Amino acid sequence: MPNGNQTRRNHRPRANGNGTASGNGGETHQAAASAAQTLTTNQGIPVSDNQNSLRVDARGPTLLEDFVLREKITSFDHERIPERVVHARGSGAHGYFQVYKPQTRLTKAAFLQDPKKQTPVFVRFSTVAGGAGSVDLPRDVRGFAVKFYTPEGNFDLVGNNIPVFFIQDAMKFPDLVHSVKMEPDRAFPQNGSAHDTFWDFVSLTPESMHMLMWAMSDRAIPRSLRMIEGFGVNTFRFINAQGRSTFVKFHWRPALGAVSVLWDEACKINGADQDFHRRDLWTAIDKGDYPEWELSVQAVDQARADELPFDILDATKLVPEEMVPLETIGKLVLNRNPANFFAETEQVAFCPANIVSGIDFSNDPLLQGRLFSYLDTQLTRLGGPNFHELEINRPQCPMRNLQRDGHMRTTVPTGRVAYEPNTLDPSGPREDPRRGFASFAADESGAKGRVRAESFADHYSQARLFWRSMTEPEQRHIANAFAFELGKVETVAIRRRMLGHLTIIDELLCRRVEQKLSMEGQADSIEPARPPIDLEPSPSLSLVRKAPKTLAGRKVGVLVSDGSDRTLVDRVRTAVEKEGGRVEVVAPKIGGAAGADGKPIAADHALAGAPSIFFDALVVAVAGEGAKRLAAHPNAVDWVRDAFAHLKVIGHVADAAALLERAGVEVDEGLVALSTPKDIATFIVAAKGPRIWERERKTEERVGGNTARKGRLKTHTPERPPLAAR
Ligand code: HDE
Repeated sequence: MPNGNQTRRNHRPRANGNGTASGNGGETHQAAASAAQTLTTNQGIPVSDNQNSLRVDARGPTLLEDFVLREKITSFDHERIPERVVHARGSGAHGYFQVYKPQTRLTKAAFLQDPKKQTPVFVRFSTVAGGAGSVDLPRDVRGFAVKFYTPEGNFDLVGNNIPVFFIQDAMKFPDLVHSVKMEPDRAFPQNGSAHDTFWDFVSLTPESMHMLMWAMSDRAIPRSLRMIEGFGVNTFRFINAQGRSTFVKFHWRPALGAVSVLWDEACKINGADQDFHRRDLWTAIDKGDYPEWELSVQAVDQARADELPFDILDATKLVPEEMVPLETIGKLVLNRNPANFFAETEQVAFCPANIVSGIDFSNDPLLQGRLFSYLDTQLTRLGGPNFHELEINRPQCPMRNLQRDGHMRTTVPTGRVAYEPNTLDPSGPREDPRRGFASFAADESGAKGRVRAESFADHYSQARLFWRSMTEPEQRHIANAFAFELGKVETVAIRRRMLGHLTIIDELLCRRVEQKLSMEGQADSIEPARPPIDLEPSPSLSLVRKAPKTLAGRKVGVLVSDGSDRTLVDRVRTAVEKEGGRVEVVAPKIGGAAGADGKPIAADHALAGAPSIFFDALVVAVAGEGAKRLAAHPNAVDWVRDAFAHLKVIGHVADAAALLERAGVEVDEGLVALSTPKDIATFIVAAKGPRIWERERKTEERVGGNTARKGRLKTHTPERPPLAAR
């Protein structure tokens, strides 16, 4: 019998001439051009063939001795680490923070003193309820976690885009999260609060009422991660060099303004691009449109805190800006995408307990529980106690101590001394009473007990404050969101209980939701622990009221066909870019369209892959035969119909009339005819403005107060002549 050496055959791939070669079975081989490019195993052994496992014969069994295959598959098998229990879906970016002027009066924190210094940061935005692969636009809170690599250690500001929370005591967090996550028997819904267990729990938890108002508002469906506000939620302390403590609430305000989408838009975006937010953040940074936020604090001393009509330690309450104004202290700029999602965005470990000298905790019972949870969860998620050695978590200042060993320790401490005090290593690390972190010496005393403070008992006044501070469209969306979510709740008793809470918050809100559910008069009667008081409305809580008039960071979609006017497209692009926005051209095919002058118009998207929900404002620039064809094209009709229903500004050329007509578009201030070049300026002014809220109000009226129901939108009012005839 011949031995292996005698029967060895040469399976060298045949060169294809384009840098690749074909193997025996036609598989592609790309060979290293230099020793430096050579693919190796984890042991550094060069790999000769990365396409075929080792087998006895071309069609024979694979050999167990194939250490190249075994190592590759083993590594692959263990690629996933446990996802975060909450906030599993996230997107991150690097950047810097810069203070505007020294904050010496309030805090001795080193990174808040020198306006010339930039502090590196890593930021991770997230949704809360869904898994790591879930969609970007469920109705949900967004996490806004910032790691500051300060010269005196890492400070993590682990906040949300909503300034209050569902619960007052960390004891309730597992219950809250279990209720909102997918139900354990059926494993759905995967990301969303519109189901029985969530509403069952919160309707039995009156302290969640204020947060529910926020969660049902448009804040929970942001247009972009670049356009969300952020809040520290819990109250912290600033400590200055004299040891004086001031309570602070942290606020992030986006330079682009805080903007949201409509619910119908959110649902459709999730279908069309489930990475909508992640893609938007990545692309903006990639193109050099660096998102920015300003950091402000609301600072109150103990005496002022004692005067407030609610407890500063209660995370279900905010401090209205009108009561304690925001002091802007610096800016955050995100200017670098992660080089590797796993290494950075996935492995980053935030912890509210990571604070630096000059910052300290309050007794907020929610915060106190968080101080334990985050480090604890990393032990499982990142596999042991040494995750601080990962590059993304490592402080960017000197770090030395005598902790040792443990899973995956990568630093190699030398010498025989791993204890202190010692005489054997006089240069080893020692405590530093001068620079070392010293906790604020709060005076604490009292009886030990499991008890909720009475000052936490008012669960409705701020919920009412929020509702009464909203504009008409915002109130409409909140009522619709409650109706939508409760409409998905199968257990009628839960709906009734929730309606009972809504009555206490505001009679009108409850009537509107009842009517949308056809449950008039069915609200439970609920006795509040403390009857609500009427607080002065806080206009700054309304997104619509403070929306900036701008196209910065926004996208305008231009729909073209063969025969479109190329100059018009160019003029729109120039005008939009001048305002800091971007234009993307949508054509029936990705190859673009032939302009009226015979020259090609390049497309960024094919119509089928770029519904109008991707854009903030639209131009329908279709022309001639192409326009006629598109008027009969369902994608084109949807494009325009959705844009209209989503209250967007639509610019259009005369040839678009048939398509607009088909889509049920009606004339209003958001419809801008582009007949002459100067009409582009009119379009820009309109596109910079708010959505056309009046359109929504009219629609609501027509469909009997229920915009949540689809398919009842009339195409045009009979009393108006069709567009084409005007
Ligand atoms: Fe968190 N939270 N949380 N949370 N949280 C986590 O930590 C927890 C709370 C927030 O991008 C976990 O590393 C408890 C409020 C953000 O990596 C976990 C309580 C606020 C992120 C945890 C709260 C937040 C988390 C899961 C009630 C707004 C994502 C994985 C006492 C101020 C950070 C992890 C990132 C993540 C616990 C409440 C914000 C389980 C026990 C309030 C932005 O440790």
